[in-house]
Amino acid sequence: MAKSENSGKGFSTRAIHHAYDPYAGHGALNPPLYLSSTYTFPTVEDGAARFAGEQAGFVYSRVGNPTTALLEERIANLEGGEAALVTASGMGATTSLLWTLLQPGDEVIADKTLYGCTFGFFNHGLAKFGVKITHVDLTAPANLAAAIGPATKVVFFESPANPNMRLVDIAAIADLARRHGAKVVVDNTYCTPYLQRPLELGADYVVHSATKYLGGHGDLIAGAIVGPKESLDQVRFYGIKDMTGAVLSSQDAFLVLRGIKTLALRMQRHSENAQGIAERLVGHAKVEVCHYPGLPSFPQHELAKRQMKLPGGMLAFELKGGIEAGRRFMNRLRLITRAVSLGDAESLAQHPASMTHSFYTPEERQAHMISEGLVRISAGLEDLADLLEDIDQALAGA
Ligand code: 3LM
Repeated sequence: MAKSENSGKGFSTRAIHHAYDPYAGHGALNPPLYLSSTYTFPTVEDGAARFAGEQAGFVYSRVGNPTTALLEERIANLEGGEAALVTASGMGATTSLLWTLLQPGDEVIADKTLYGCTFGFFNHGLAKFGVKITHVDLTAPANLAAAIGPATKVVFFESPANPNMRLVDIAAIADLARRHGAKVVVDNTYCTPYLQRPLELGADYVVHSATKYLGGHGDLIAGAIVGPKESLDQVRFYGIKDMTGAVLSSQDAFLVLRGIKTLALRMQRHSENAQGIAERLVGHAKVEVCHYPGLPSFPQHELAKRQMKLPGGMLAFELKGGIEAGRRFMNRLRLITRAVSLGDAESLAQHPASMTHSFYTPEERQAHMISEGLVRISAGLEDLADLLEDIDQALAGA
């Protein structure tokens, strides 16, 4: 479907067709996978013109490849952004963007709760090079108003946050940050553009671990950045080309393109299954607390309804017996698989304090609201009845 024919089409139609016209080439239903590190120049002058940016065309796959370029067009379209840039991992997306945006002396205000390696990058990577990192509880916009200053160049958060599911009011934070000249970066991995589009709510950039729901099948590592074209050109030509080199392979781009075709269907099923699991957990005698935006007892349930199309596939909970009961529960699971990562067809369970968030010290976890007994579940695409049976038998022995 030609790009011009897209406007007004629904999410899934664009996820399947945007920017690829099978009739323009050999008629192949699927877009070609270009396996080429380099590109030929008809003449030396053409090569020089491409390097100078005076002639359109590919040069070298660290800065662009036709398969990754199609994925970039599709992700930008689904997020409602001007442009996108795909990267070798979710961490490649965040690091390439922030190395490009920041200078020594700048400040980043980040939410209290972040994915463990993002927390590590901020506090051990950026901080080492003279960027100040301030963690603020962004669930209350007033906290940002109190903390933001002239050195604040970036405000960064996840919503829902990994792993404790705290939500951030994207529109309120974006409005405040804009008035202070700071750019807002939202990690939209948990939601995907099907559930939440931060750019439409005023954010400047979205980053993704495309390893998760966008890929959707647990068979690749990938990332994406969405934002203004001019700025993403800087990220491409400095952040990725010269600094991180975190370029996505075209084979993995092909697989993400395939995954995205079923994104809407999968997100609906992930949400249904997570809702069913959360409802089973929330009233259970052995469960202390269950964090899921689709539960009326979730403190930010109203914000979730306003900001997210569906409550999503992720949940976290704590058993009354704390971490020991949590370990017994996880070790008894038979169908739900013990593994980190999320967004796969298989339901996954993990223990954030000893796995995804082990980068935080115990004191940091306490200060950042990541409790030691928390168990995280990524609801997969299996039949809900089978998942509930597994949850029931694991709880019985916990
Ligand atoms: C995880 N998360 O199990 P990659 N942003 C968010 C994420 O959840 C992640 C990234 C970025 C997990 C991975 S932990 C060893 C496994 C919200 C990854 C980073 O670089 O593509 O892994 O994305 O929570």
